[in-house]
Amino acid sequence: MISEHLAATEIRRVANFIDGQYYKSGPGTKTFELSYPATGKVNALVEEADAVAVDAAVMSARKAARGPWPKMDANTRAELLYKVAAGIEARFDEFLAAEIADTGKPVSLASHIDIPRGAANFRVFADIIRSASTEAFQSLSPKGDVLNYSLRKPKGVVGVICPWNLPLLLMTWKVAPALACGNAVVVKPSEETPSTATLLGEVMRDAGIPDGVYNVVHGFGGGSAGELVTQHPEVDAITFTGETRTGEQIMRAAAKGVRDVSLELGGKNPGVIFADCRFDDAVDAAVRSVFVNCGQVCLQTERLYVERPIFDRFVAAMKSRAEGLVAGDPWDKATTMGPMISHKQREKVLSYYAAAKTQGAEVITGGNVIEMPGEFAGGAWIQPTIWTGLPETSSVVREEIFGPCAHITPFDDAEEAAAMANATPYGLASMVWTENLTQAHKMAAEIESGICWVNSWFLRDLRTPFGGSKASGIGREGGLHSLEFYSELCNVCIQL
Ligand code: NAD
Ligand code: 6OD
Repeated sequence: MISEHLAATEIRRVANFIDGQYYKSGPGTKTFELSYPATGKVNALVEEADAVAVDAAVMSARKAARGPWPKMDANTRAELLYKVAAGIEARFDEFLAAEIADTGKPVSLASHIDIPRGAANFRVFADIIRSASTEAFQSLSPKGDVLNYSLRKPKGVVGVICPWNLPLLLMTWKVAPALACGNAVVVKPSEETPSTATLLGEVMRDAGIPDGVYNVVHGFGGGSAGELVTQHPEVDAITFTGETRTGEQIMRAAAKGVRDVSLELGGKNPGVIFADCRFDDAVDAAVRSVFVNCGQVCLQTERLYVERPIFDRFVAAMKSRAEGLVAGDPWDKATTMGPMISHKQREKVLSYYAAAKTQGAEVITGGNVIEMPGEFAGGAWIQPTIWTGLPETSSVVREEIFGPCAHITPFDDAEEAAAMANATPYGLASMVWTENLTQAHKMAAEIESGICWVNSWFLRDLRTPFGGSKASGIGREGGLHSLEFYSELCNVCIQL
């Protein structure tokens, strides 16, 4: 186990994991530094995969994708995935320390969400592959009976390109179904958060997953490991989570060879709060949906639309709750607000904080950095922020910020709320709060988003379709939808 203190201060070396082992670095191996977001101090040195290393990872995956992994009985593969889940749990403290060292997220969050979901993803998709079926049709041709049935085959080698905000959770959300279907993967974690993906390599090996089924290469996007993976001709499909602009580049890369792509992209998610809602529950959900993980969640609500009779009360409640968040040592259980992932990301968010002021927002709370004392003075801390008063055309209301902030706009009727909710190029998630069931159903049908939470937020059943509409993505994953992406159906037609 890595001690809490060490997790934040020791300089770890993070290597590529290829063909069941750590890839040997040579004198020419380039490395890059990582800083602990809570202090700004360097805490890791990461080995960047060059073209040779990426090729080694892809070719190792290619070999593994020929067998025995894809030929195993689904029950056997499922048993191994259960062992992976148990392996994550057995090394829970190491995963927790690695995730916190990379992200600075509060222990209360990482220990309840990130690491448990990392394990849960493997169990869920092990269960799903065990019970997966395909369709069969019997018919009569002039020559007699005909039977059609489908075989589900793996795609082969899947490139998995990941973001930094929920590193283990989002990576395993892709890797678990990919492996369940019998594929081999080459994972490229975000350059900001390489550690838990790497540690998972050891868990895979110890669980008995064949060498080459799970590979991890480190580096950046364009001109580095990310691009090398997506452009490699032996990668059969690419699953990507990240920014919409990057998604466009990935799609272009996937066009070469007509390879399948699954894109989970950005959002500018609306929350619509009707006056008849359960007020305290709605505020609770709104606070979580705006500020959790320092606002760095793709499903985060950055636009709140509140029915006019409760507007002032709602804004006041949000202000009070935002000001009650506790920024502090990520390892302190009382901390509810961690730093942003990096100073670069904080600069981006601060540029929106400045734009809001220039564009005439009323700053209800926040709007600045947090000056932290002592060892945390160099961290990427930022104030939770609420604005009102901006027009819907403002860049602050239209563009994804990906920080702990939201703009609140009043509305007078459902039609107006839906129109404002839909006035965005994005369509990932939405949240509706009302006690009127008819109203809730109508809004869910009206709002253009891949996911609509009614009287809840981020309540997940992993069997349900997950993904974005419009510029928020292509395709759905989750449950059987993941199987659709990570496998190919081959129809077999037999004249009996
Ligand atoms: P990003 O797009 O900058 O990077 C994501 C990954 O893509 C990283 O590993 C990066 O190295 C890699 N990459 C960048 N350029 C590449 C290229 N040309 N070729 C190949 N790989 C490349 O995103 P981020 O900043 O890490 O994450 C934040 C964004 O992700 C936000 O927009 C957020 O909304 C989105 N996100 C969406 C979901 C979802 O489920 N829809 C989930 C999490 C995050
Ligand atoms: O819960 C999930 O499965 C999921 N993909 C969450 C995405 C969160 C975005 O930051």
